[in-house]
Amino acid sequence: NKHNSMLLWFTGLSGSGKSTIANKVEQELHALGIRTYTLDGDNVRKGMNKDLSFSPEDRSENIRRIGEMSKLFIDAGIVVLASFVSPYKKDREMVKATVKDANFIEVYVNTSVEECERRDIKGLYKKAREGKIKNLTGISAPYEAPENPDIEIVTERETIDQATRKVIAFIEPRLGL
Ligand code: GGZ
Repeated sequence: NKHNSMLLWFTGLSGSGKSTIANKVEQELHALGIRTYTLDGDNVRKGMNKDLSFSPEDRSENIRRIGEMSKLFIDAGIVVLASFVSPYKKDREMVKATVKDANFIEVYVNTSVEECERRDIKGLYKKAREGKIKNLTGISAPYEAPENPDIEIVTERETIDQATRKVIAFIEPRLGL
């Protein structure tokens, strides 16, 4: 299956649902015969970027390296699904420029901090409230929401399946399907 490679960039708070949606989109792409690769905290922050913290400088460096990695995958003809908090607008813009604007699709997984804290899947929000984590995005570190995302998903109103279909519908014309 010949298709255009691209970078699907999922941004949002911890616990917003980025990885859940990205994984479902990836399953759909596989069913369509499209080659993909997922980049997320689990395979990047534990490996190539394990030297980086959650300071503003290190978050920027984290995103910069991920942008460069994504570029290599795109060169290899692969659709990249990247799920990172990526709280700074300038860093997301840098990634977009790195991979060339046309290859970059920004997916804003918009879940309120109240909802993320209610879910608190990893217990990070509780730790932040107790002062055990100093710079948790949304609580004690900033999140600069995208102003013009290609796709916005409000997880408090849309199901995972609806969100997945929205992403697939948006990229379908670019996949040559
Ligand atoms: C934000 C943190 C923090 C702090 C640990 N702030 O839900 P998760 O657990 O799996 O996703 C979060 C992940 C964020 O890493 P990123 O590389 O996406 O962040 S950034 O783009 O800002 O560089 C969360 C966990 O790591 N985590 N401490 N202080 N998220």
